[in-house]
Amino acid sequence: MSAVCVLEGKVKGTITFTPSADGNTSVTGQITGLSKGSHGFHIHQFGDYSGGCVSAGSHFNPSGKQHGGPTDANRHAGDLGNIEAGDDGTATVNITDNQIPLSGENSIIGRSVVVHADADDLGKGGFEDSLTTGHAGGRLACGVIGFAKPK
Ligand SMILES: [Cu+2]
Ligand SMILES: [Zn+2]
Repeated sequence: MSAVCVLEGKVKGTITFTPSADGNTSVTGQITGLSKGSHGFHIHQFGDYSGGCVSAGSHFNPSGKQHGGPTDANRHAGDLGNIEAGDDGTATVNITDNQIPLSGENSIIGRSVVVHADADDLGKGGFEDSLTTGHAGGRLACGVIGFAKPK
């Protein structure tokens, strides 16, 4: 079963999560309305934007680790790094990751995707919040991850 997350607003797009037999999940889609450059892209803990994207809480972190980049051993499960927007403000998302399953105790179903205003420094920027949020700035868009209607 695949999952989907729809982001709405100035920054918008549809992200699809597709599991594979080896335990990886592929994350694909397009997001428009961004400023050119890198934008932090994470799975956050709660599928809640009742109070805006801040209600999504912190990065999904079932293993109690520090913030990092997607290839780091010490990372939050939700740390998917950055997406890159071109001159037209569009970012193509094409990520494969093994810490974001769609089933089991660490499932990301019911959690959220957050796209940030700034680049994620992957924990290496030396800022006060580098090891918690990657110093990625404000939350431009968020959406809940749910099961996709079968095609
Ligand atoms: Cu985030
Ligand atoms: Zn993180």
